[in-house]
Amino acid sequence: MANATRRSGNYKPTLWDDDFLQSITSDYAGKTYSQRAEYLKEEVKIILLEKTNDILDQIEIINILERLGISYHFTEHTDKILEDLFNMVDEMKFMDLNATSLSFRLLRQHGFLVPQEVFVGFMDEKAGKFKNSFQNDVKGLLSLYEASYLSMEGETIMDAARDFAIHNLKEIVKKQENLDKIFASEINHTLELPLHWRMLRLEARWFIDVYETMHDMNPILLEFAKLDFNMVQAMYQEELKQLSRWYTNTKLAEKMSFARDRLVECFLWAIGFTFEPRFRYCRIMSVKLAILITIIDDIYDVYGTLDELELFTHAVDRWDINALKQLPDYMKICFLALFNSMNELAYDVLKVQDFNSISYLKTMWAELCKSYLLEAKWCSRGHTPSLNEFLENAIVSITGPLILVHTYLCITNPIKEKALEDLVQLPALIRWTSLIIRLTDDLGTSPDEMMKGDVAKSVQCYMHEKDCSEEDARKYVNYLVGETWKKVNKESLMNHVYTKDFTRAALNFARISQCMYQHGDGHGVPRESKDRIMSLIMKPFPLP
Ligand code: 0FV
Ligand code: MN
Ligand code: MN
Ligand code: MN
Ligand code: MN
Repeated sequence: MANATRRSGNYKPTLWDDDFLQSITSDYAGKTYSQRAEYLKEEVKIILLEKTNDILDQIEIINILERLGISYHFTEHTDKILEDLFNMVDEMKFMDLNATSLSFRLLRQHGFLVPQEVFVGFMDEKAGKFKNSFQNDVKGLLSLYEASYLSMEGETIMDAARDFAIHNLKEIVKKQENLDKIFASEINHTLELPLHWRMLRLEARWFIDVYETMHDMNPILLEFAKLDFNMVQAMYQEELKQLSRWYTNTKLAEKMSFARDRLVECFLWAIGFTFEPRFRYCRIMSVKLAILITIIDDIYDVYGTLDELELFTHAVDRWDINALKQLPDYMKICFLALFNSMNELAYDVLKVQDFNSISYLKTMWAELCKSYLLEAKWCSRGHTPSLNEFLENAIVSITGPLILVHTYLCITNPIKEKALEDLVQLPALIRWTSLIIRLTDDLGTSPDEMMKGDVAKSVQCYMHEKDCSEEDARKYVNYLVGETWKKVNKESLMNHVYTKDFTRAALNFARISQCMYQHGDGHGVPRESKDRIMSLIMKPFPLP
């Protein structure tokens, strides 16, 4: 085996080494600004609850708070307002297009099942289309467009809403002349990816800049948003330093020099799942998990021989430390790192909750390795499965099921045996979010993967099955992403088995994936994510 011909991923080195990460400092760490932040937070509460009497004005403020990334401080109050709004759902048809659309979106985003019929008043009933009198209502169209992404399968009014909004927004941008500059940039931004699909932190970073230029901007909201962003960023930096010490200490990057070395990119994923300060533990553990996944994926896709992969899969399936002796040296360190990390999480859970989670973690890892092995076998035989056959396996190999079970263990107290038993069966919420991650990953990474000789991915399987061009296959995969979001929406609205935190983390997983692969391979190619990492993790907003 020593002279097996091995492929190399030829991955670029990381842009962020330990020396650099340890040298980061922030003025916003510690307690220097906490008094100012507390003061501003109280002021924002007063604006929301005391200075605003009309519920529609309150809804506008909630929208701004969400878009600025600070609504998590006020959920107790905003939940109550949204509940009041839901109680007046019958009046929603009589509001203007912006108010109805905004209410619809916010309510659905928060789990209230508003019917699509609130939009019938804006339509020509006979033609089944939105009335042309709204075609120049830029604000209304933007809101309608964002609302339409909260739809479920079969909601034809919402499909009509989306077509109508997209068509008219494009027309408006084309005409340009007297279009407000802020509207123009908002329209271009959202036509690229709608709000509902965007990674929350990055979107907040973008919107704070936009908000600053708005004529009705409130300086209190703006200052609180910037300060809070900077303070949260300083926490991320501390977490990253801690993780970098751990990572350096494992020597994984050094020993696995054939694999991707992507600590900070993994941290970006972790901020994507759960960005709020209270999820610190989940972020730390998710980064460790993502690093292991990235390396092990490269072992299966690039470096390992089929015989070695069989051994590794078997070792994980046995979850037995004695299996170590049969593994080649490079796999030993990886297996032990995996074994230790999972045991660390299980130990933490056991310590706090007296709950033994090892068997669930083991099952998810064993399933993942089996799905990796199947892909490696397909690849070595040159087999191209049908799209469905590929996807059935690929929603596991994209690691969504493993990561979500892991997330459940990290953020849930008390953990419920029944919920875990359900999660390992891949219920709809997990299947559909994993499918989005798989499809977006394939869109972003398969061009390079094909050059490296990897297994056929969704795009190639569809081309093979339908005998069509790559362009058509990519179009179809993009279409599937949109349809799958409708299924995810339905689960998040109709399925009340999971906690809100968990459902949100699952949706956020799909969002960060859309972001990572928006312009290519943001996980594997360091320059793709550089600007995002700089603006989210490294650079604070300047404050007076
Ligand atoms: C994707 O790589 C990859 F490594 C992922 C998605 C793991 C990173 C971490 C999280 C998802 C948190 P690649 O495109 O090589 O994956 P496939 O499955 O296509 O080989
Ligand atoms: Mn891979
Ligand atoms: Mn793979
Ligand atoms: Mn890929
Ligand atoms: Mn392969």
